[in-house]
Amino acid sequence: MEGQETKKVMLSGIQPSGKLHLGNYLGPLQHWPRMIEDFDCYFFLADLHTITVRQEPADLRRQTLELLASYIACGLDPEKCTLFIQSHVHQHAELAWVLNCYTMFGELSRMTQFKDKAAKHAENVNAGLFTYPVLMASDILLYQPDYVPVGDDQKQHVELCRDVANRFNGVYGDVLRVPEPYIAKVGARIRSLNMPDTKMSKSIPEGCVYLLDRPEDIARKFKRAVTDSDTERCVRYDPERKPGVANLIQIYAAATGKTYEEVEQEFDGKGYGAFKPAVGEAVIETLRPIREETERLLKDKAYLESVYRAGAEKASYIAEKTLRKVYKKVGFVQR
Ligand code: ATP
Ligand code: LTN
Repeated sequence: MEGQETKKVMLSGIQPSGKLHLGNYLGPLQHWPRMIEDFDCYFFLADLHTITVRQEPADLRRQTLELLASYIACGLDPEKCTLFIQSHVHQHAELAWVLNCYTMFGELSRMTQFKDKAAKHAENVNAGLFTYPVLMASDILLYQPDYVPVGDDQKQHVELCRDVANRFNGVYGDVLRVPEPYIAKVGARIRSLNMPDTKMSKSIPEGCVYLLDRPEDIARKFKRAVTDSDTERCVRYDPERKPGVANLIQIYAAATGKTYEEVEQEFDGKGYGAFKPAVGEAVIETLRPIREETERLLKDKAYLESVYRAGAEKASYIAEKTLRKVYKKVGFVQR
């Protein structure tokens, strides 16, 4: 128990807004299981965040359980870390209200994800979409983590979270721990197989490889992956001139644990005809055990329920401590 208390704390979450894809896995998710050995980890399903964009209720429920099963299948042992559903811990929404009053309109206007999503969902630019980073800051600050492992695209939100925490601490003293983003180098930004200039994303099905895709579908997607029209047709890491090939090298390296140089050497003189199916094969083998275990867990609803219930209980205990402190500092009468 003593060792437990000195462990650094880590927290992250993914939205259950669609099916998990290779970018989610090779970016943040594949690194998390190693962390549970060394850190006190909280991983949650960010369901509150998903409704900033319209969701089909039945799909959202199914996707949330699917994501929980995939977390466990990827190696997040619920005995060794805290897995929970965001909406089960009411303190997230409560702290978000307080922090809304310590976040500036201008800061939120600068968030690139807001600008992108507002353009993409022009018919529904709701206030939640705008204040989303404040809820994200609350998700983080409630647990006082040292590190927040995320993909490259979330760095700006973690930085905003740090600014808000510093602003709050500046007024009330050392209340909130200011966390560091933790971005793994390999897999930080996986791109669409069809459009290597855009990131692989749940909301863009083209060129997206899902974690639960069948092997034959994965193989087909990689065979059709865009490479380049470069006449030398060699497997060389050059993201500027050969973004499609660089993306495939990144995927192969992340799936096999090899360096970019090792990948280049392995396919030296072999061309894309050999390279693309090999990347597909490596991904199929990486994802196979995860898919099988996710499917098995999804049949055991009672087990999943026991995991998210225990997780919410543990998470609420910590979250409540921080929320009480914040309420007291801002001057709310204690109940
Ligand atoms: P959306 O299409 O709704 O924007 P998404 O596919 O980007 O969703 P998120 O739920 O926003 O997925 O991301 C979950 C986590 O996966 C985040 O930490 C994010 O940084 C990471 N991530 C998402 N896409 C990629 C990618 N292509 N490469 C690496 N990491 C990614
Ligand atoms: N915004 C993130 C998901 C997310 C998150 C968080 C990640 C919500 N709250 C707290 C880390 C910490 C996303 O869209 N990927």
